[in-house]
Amino acid sequence: MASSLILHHYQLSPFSEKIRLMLGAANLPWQSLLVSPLPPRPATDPLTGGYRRIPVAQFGADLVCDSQLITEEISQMSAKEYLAPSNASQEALELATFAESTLFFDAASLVPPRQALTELRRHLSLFDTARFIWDRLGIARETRGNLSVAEGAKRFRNSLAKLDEQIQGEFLFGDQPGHADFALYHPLWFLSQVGAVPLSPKLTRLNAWYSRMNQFGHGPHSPISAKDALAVAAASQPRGVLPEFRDHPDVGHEVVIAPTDYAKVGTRGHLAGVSEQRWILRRDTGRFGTVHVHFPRRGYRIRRKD
Ligand SMILES: N[C@@H](CCC(=O)N[C@@H](CS)C(=O)NCC(=O)O)C(=O)O
Repeated sequence: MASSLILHHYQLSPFSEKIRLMLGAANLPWQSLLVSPLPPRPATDPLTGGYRRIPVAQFGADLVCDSQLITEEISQMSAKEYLAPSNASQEALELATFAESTLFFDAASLVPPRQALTELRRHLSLFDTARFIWDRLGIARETRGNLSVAEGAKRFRNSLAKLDEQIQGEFLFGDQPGHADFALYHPLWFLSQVGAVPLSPKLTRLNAWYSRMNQFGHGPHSPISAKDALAVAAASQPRGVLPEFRDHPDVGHEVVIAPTDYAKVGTRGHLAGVSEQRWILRRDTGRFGTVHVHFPRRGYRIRRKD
């Protein structure tokens, strides 16, 4: 029987909200493992072995990193192929990339500092709030360059005005929600829900689209503890790797895989398989047995270590 999905996530995480909402749209049951907004994450780190971003989806002893690959899994599990990035048009992919980079960082910079602090203090101790701010300042320097908040705000307003004109139907590219809809939703969710900055009422189509998306909710889910999630990994074997995925010169070799954009911490292991979309890394964790960690190829680099 296929292992059910355990989502390693935290409440304030926009990329996790993208996945939670997609699980709602797909109506798939899932288990919720709430983790810290910043490392160390005792139930995630031993399994992923370095990768430090959230969300991560766990299926037994398989860890799927990055929301773009998690959406592929959700699409397959729910047989709703229109949710997957691999089925999106070039135009939809470009919009999703824009929404999750430029628009996302502009939206994050518009959250009023006082509000950000209040939200953080609701979830974290004073010490961890300070650690979080210090940690994310480092990531902000990696991603934003020298753009001022005012310039970012102007660019954000212009982007939303353009998007408002673009929406003609129920969803961005037709009558069904796709990858781009979820990619656009989460920066706007972050600014309105976490930042308490509502969308301008003048953006009538965008507001209607946002409410439509919001209605998907998070689907049926129940909590799972860190101890139980680790026990699930320890009691499971990684999924088999298709023979055609093993037909790559680096398979069997020791490699490090890391994101190319930010939070570029690498994960070391032996390459177990390669498909058009993903790398599969085998890691022997000791306590929790062998796991496979899956990374998308887009936005990640791989280096041989032997
Ligand atoms: N491309 C990744 C981005 C994930 C991401 O940036 N997650 C945030 C939290 S919403 C994060 O982990 N930030 C930096 C960090 O903790 O290292 C994805 O789609 O999953």
